[in-house]
Amino acid sequence: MKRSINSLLLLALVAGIVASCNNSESNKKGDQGALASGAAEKVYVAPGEHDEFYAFFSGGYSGNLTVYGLPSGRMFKEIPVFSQFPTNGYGYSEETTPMLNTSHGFVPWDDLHHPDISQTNGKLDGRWIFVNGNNTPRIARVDLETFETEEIIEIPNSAGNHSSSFITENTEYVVAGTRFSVPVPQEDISIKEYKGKFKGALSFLSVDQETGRMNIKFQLMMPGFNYDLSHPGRGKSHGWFFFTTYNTEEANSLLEVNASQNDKDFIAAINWKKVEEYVNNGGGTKMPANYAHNVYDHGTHNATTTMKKEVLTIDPTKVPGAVFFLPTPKSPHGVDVSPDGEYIIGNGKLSADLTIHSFDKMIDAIDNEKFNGEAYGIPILSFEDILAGTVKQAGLGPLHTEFDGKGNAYTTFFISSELVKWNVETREVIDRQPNYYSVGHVMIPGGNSAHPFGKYAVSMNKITKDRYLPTGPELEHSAQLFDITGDKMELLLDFPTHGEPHYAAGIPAEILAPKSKKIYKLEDNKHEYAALTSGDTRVERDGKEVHIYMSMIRSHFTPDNIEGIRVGDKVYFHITNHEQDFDVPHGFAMIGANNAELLIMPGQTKTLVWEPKQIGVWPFYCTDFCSALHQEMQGYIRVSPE
Ligand code: CUK
Ligand code: CUA
Repeated sequence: MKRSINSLLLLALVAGIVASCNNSESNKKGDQGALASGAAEKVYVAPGEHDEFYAFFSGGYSGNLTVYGLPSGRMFKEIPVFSQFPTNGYGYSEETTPMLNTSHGFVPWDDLHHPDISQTNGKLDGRWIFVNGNNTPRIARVDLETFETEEIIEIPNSAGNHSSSFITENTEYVVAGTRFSVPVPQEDISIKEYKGKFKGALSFLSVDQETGRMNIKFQLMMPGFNYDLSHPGRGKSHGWFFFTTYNTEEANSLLEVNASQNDKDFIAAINWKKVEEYVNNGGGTKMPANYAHNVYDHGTHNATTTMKKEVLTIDPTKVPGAVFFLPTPKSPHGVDVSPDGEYIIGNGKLSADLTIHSFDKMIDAIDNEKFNGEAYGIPILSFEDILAGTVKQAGLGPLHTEFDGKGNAYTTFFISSELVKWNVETREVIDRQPNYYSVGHVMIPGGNSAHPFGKYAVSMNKITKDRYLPTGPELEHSAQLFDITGDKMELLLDFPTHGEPHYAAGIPAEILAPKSKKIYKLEDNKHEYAALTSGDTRVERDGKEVHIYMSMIRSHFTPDNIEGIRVGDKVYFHITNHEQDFDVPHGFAMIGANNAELLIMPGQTKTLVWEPKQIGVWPFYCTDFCSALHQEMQGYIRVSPE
């Protein structure tokens, strides 16, 4: 019986039927006449006016992060994180390529799923935003004064870094949970040996409160399940972290028959304070591990890579009272914790119900050692002991939940393609609104912190179909903005997003905007190859390497006529922007350079490498329209035979 519901849902999933196509049929133009007349006014931000919120959308397979304004849905910026970005030379310039180093070599792409903004006492503080690279497991930190990626750390013993990068309520830790279990350490064994042999690493990265620098404090070596998503406890549950699992059957092939047999998988509850204490007292085992730690410095304007050699691993059974399993129905995807820290909501993606566990009941059961067996030495609590309740038949295929801080939760349902508002205490459904189409995450600014700003909710939809003018077979994804201040959610706006936005993080503009940095001071520039005055500009040869110390200011390069270069040389253009006015970048492009251009902000130095292959006299020019004499901003370089 349970099995048949399961199969039905899977069928719906596979066929992609329920919402996507049906709605698409019934929802041709105008069918959203349900829009209240005030909707346009609510999203209208007059020219020159500013939005009320920033929203940072993950770019999914674009590897980057995009910044939007709410309620207007206007896109302000794309922040390159894991992917090369020709627009400003990130991942191409000599200064930034080290950011993309890994133990697998230079990896200029990733799959970015979850941004999370730093917090103090459970409140968004706007210092940094953390994001995960899913494919080649990495966590990145973007600085929110400069909106630049400052740090990327690779996660060893991990694969499919998906239950990441969520943070604790004082940003003590950012976590990185592996979606795929793998042999630890890696070895050449039969895939059939999965069960019992593969491990799931849950990594806790401590965060330096001054600099934001991350350090893998410890890795919990968990049984070989799939660890899907995670969320921190807060308030009374601060000190705990919750991870959903699926495939607790430990099948090595996830055909439904293998991996969805168990009616319930687990939410793993981790008392990280206990583990931290154990580690601080010398617990754990250091094991060899090879991983890259890349840091960008705003003084030298350079990134450096350090290859790390070991990591501290923890056997969870060695830390009593630290790790428990909470049985949760139907392959839970998201796990979300209410702002007060009491309710732990498991979204069983093959279910119609939501499961709500009680933190108090969980502690009670643990204190009284009421366990119902164990898995690999980790106690399993009994479902009935910890259950606070269920939201029954709320929709089909629940994925993620956010909170408005007024006692309501908002859960997305992928299969029935809707956003459902329900009361956290009474667990009654208050409202449901269709989403176009097949919604993944929903985001309320601060909605996964102790202090949500419950004015808007944005759902991020997987399927776009007919929402915008057709653009051929490939469409951008679509977000939908709801006003959630009333009992009923009111749809205000559709806007396209870039890549695949799995999740987003929003923050009031009044917290972030005043901190935004305007300029790099030239006098603070510590770049090794900077030409800080026009007197410093020069050309230096060192064997086959030529270093050009160049400056740029409206509207001239110095030097702009360069001779003495030969085929076979490796030419480094080190270019310093001497402007000290806000928002006056210059660009640099060189004919035949096989990488990108550079966009150089005032006070910055960036370097492009060029290896001339042909003799002749070749031009370079500024790519950013910087003044009335922008077209005059050019130069020549003469290349002689080898
Ligand atoms: S996941 Cu995309 S819809 Cu990567 Cu947060 Cu659930
Ligand atoms: Cu400098 Cu255009």
